[in-house]
Amino acid sequence: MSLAIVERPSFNSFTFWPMFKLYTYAACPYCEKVRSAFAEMDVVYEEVDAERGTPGSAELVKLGGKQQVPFLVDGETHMYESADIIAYAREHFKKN
Ligand SMILES: N[C@@H](CCC(=O)N[C@@H](CS)C(=O)NCC(=O)O)C(=O)O
Repeated sequence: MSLAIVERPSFNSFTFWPMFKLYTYAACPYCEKVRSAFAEMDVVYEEVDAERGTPGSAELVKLGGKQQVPFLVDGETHMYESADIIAYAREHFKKN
């Protein structure tokens, strides 16, 4: 796992666990767009499989209200829409 120097650490310093959670389907072009952007920015994140019928799917609908991916959770911030998720990450993970 690669680490980047960022404005805000991508790990919770108490648990050393990535703070971004990204709900996805394996074969989802919008999810792939977010994965690529996150890789380019060296964002460390936890990916949750939210394919229909999975526990991740139930979690996704509970948190966001609808079965749509990609879906980002960053603490209290919950977000659908790949473009918004990428813009949010760019804002919070600028490299020095
Ligand atoms: N405009 C959205 C489109 C997302 C989207 O259409 N995701 C599809 C999967 S690729 C989805 O979740 N569809 C609802 C479903 O599978 O029930 C974005 O850019 O994130």
